[in-house]
This record gives sequence, C-alpha cells and structure tokens, in this order.
Amino acid sequence: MKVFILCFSVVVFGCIMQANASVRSLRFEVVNSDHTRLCTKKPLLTVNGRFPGPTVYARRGDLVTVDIVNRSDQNITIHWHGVKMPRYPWSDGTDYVTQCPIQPGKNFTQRMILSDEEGTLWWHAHSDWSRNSVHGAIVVLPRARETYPFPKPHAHVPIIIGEWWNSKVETVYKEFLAGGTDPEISNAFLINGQPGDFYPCSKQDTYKLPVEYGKRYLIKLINAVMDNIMFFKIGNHNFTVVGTDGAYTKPLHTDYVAISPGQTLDLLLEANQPPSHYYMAARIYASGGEFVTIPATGVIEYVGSYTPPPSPLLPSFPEYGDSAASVGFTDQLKSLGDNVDVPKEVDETFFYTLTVNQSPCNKPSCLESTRLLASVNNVTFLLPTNVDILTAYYRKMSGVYTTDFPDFPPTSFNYAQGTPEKNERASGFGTAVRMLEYNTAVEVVFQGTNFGGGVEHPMHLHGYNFYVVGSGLGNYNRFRDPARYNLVDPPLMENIAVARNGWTAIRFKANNPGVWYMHCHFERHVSWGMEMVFIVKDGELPHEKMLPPPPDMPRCGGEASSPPLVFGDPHTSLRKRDEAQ
Ligand SMILES: [Cu+2]
Repeated sequence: MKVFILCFSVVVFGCIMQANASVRSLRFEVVNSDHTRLCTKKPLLTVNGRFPGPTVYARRGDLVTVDIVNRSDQNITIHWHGVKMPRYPWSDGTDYVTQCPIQPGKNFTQRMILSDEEGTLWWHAHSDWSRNSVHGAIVVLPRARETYPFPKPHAHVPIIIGEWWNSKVETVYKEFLAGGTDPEISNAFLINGQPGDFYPCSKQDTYKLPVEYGKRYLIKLINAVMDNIMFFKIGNHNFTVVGTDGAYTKPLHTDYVAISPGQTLDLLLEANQPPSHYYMAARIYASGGEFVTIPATGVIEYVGSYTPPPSPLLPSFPEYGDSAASVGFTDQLKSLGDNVDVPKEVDETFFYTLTVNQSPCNKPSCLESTRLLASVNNVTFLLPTNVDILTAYYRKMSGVYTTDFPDFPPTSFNYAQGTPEKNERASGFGTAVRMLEYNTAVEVVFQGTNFGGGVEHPMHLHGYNFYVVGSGLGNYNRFRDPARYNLVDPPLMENIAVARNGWTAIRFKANNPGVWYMHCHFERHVSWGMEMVFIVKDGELPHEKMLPPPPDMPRCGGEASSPPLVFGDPHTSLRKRDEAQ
C-alpha cells in the first residue's frame, strides 16, 4: 500500500517527494462544539470537536493529505503555517489569496507538502478570526534512521499558547470591524486550551505535564494568540532553545523566551530539579494599550513519591513593556550551521513601511470620528471577494489585482520618530501584488512607523522561509546598516517580529513559484490591511513551474459569512482613501 501511495504521489508531485518519504492521511471535520472556560459555556469552531485541535505528526519530507470537511455554519480555510508547499500554492489555505473558502457542507482535500522543514510548525484557519480556536501543532520529526542535532528527547510535548473570549469570537470580530477601534480584549490566555490556576473556575482543568527525573523533553512551543507577543518561562528550570519556525538553531541556554504570534520554538527541557511541581507560564509582552495581565499556567509534575508544595512556584517575568527583553531574546537566535545559503548579493531590494493608519469614520457604527486601518507602503490591502488571486493569476483573469505594489513608501519621512499631521495618516487602497522573476534574490527591509506611537509587527511570509540578516531600533540606514548584516549564521524563520519603531531586514531566494501572502500576524493588523502578495513566476525548467490545481478546489459563490473589509472598488489600485469614500 505504501509503495502504491508513494508512486501516486510521485506522479502528482514530480520530484518534490523524497525517495524515503511517506504519505499520511488525516480527516479534519470543522464543527461547532460547546466548550466551557471561566465558567462560561459557548459554541466554539473546532476541528474534530477538539480545542486545541489535533497534532499532526510527520517526518521530514512527508506528504500529508488532509480531507477538510466543513460541517459548521461558517466559511473556513486551513493554512499549514511554515510549510513551504513547493510549487503547490493550491493547498496553502489562504482565503481569497490562494483559494475561495470552503463553504458549509463542502469538502476540500489539501496536501501538506513537507520538504526541508524539521521541528515545530502549526496549522490554523486563515479566514475571519477563526484561527482563535481552529488550530493545532505540526511536529516534524527527522527522517527515519536520522538523528537530531542535540541529545535525543524522551518525548515531544506540544505547548500551544492560546486565548479565550467569553463572547463569541465571530461577534468580537464583527464589532471590531464596525467600530473602527482596537478589538475587545480577550478574557484569558491559555496553555494547551486551559487558562490555569490564576483564572476563575479553571484550577480543576489546568494542563499538567508529568515528567520523570533525569529525562529530557522537547517542548514544541507555539504562539497561537491573536494579537500579542508572549513571554514563556518554567519555574526553577532553564532550558535550551534548539529550533524556531521549523528549522534548527544554535543551542541557546536561557530561562525565558519571547514568542510572537505565528512563531514556534523548540525548547529542550532537562527534568533535573528536585522532584516537585513547577509552573510553566505564559505572560503578555505589550508596549502599550489594554491587556490581560494574568499569566496562563500549566504544571510540570515530577512522577514519584514526595510531598508537593501547596502551590507550585510561579516564575518571575520581565515587565510587561520590557522591549529589551523581547527583542533581546529574538536577536540571539542563530542558524545551527555557519556559512548558510543566505543570498550574499541581492537582485531586488524592497523597503516596506508598516503603519497603523487613521482615517475619517463617518458610519453610524463607528465608535470614534476616526477609524484605524493598516498598510504596507501606505497601501491598505483589500482582498478580492469573488475569486482568489491564485486562480486569477493561473487563469489570466484581468481586473482582480494590479501588479503595481510599490517597492518604497510614497514619501520618505522620519519613520520611527515622526508624528505626521492628521491628514497625512490616511492610506490608499489596493489589491496590489509584486511580481518576482523565478530565482530572484530578494531583500525586504521592514520599517515600523511611529503613527499612533508605533507597535511591533510580526511579519509572516507564506511559501518560504527567510534569513533574518539584520535588525535595529529607529530608522534603517541603507548606507550604514547593511555592513552590520549577519551573513554567516542568520536565523531561518518565516515569522519575525519587527520591533516597535524599528526595522528588520530579511533575504530569500524566490525559487518557489506561486502566489504567496505576506502579512502581519497580529490579527487586528491583517484585518486592517497590513498585508501584500508576492507572485513568483515559473522558471524555465519543468521542475521550476507551478503545478496545476486539484479538481476539488473550492469555488466562490454566495456571501462570505463575514465578508472581508471592503471600502471601495478594490480593482482600482492605490486610490487615496478620501477618493474612495
Ligand atoms: Cu502588525
């Protein structure tokens, strides 16, 4: 059977599959099921009724086929976060970018095509704000008979930091879109679906991890929170970071991590402390605004006979606004090897400003006279509503998107410190993409702007991982900063938090043809339009070309359950907001 399946996959995917890879099949039923946290019961959109959803286990290079069956009352898409899907964007699962949503009652078989990813990734919904409850871990093991670049762990332990609203998230999302301000904050953070001992009505369900003294555990940490970077610590234990975003790193010994939404970390934990109970805890990092201060906790319980303390020790955390602790951790991540294959020279350099904009808000539902929007290079991205960009590109349909996404912001100013005049804070609208020739060596410099005081932006690119070659606070200096790039062992990531009013430079080789979304992984920012799309053209050779779509691609039709943010005609690119009103 295995041989047959492998032959089938080779026919479909050409030389993508490794010779010793295997094919796994899963079924995801998207259903509403009742869940109770904080003494509040509500229906939650889930996969297979589970929250968090099931963990997908695979080996490096495997193909995993997943039958998605939508038995809910909402449209849905499922994205394999960090899986590059070589030549096959059709299963990337991004609504209105690579596919129309799977409508209630419909099915879609997606192919999660692993290549060189190894470590921790995750899957999540990529439509509306469903990813709040529709998510789970992807654990990518080494190939059979291959080893880890660190001592073999006794067990893998997915730890997902999540978030709970007592209200239905669909309602929070709709009110957020209508009101034009920040969303209602959530009621709790979660560890593996549970708030933990410091929240009301939660102690009886706190997540517990039994460990044996002397053994080592590989914690697969995932930040599935919607809008916040989180600190994570374990009482009395240090640990070793050995990977991030599905790639191994140089070992980094630490007693805390900062992890941004979308990011994953592999942490090697030695159970080497006196047998007892210890908290693992996740607490927010926030540079401003309103937020939940209570940490989510789980308990590490050593097995054996001893008298545990009345209450486990809670680790002390950096201050909520300690940006040095947040940035300082991320800056220490390095690729495992030296002399990595980062492009030493680049063919294209883009400079992308990341801005939270303000625009007049005249609708009765607006909570204030201005509403918040967001942009990259002052373009607030509008998703198409009746076809996805990938289909439009593949079928050469006109009028769906434009190809004039700007390489630089329309005006240069003091990005990191400037306080623009009120009438300069509005953005333009567009469904604009940047076309890339196959194999282009690309550098993107993200520049945070100080509009509204500035905030971090965890930027995520689909279809690729990239090397983070440089970062800093303040304005990027194109004469001075490249000289300080790390081109020896920069970390390979697909999700990087750009510091508040700072900059980050990434490099990648555009060798995966297709249509690939790039967006901020703060959910409120992507809903406000902080995103863009790269279309990477086919190369000359057969194995450099995008594969054809499967026959069961979902079709658009009918209204989305929550239509994307639409203010004007998205087909007319880059108009000023005032003209779109
Ligand atoms: Cu952002």
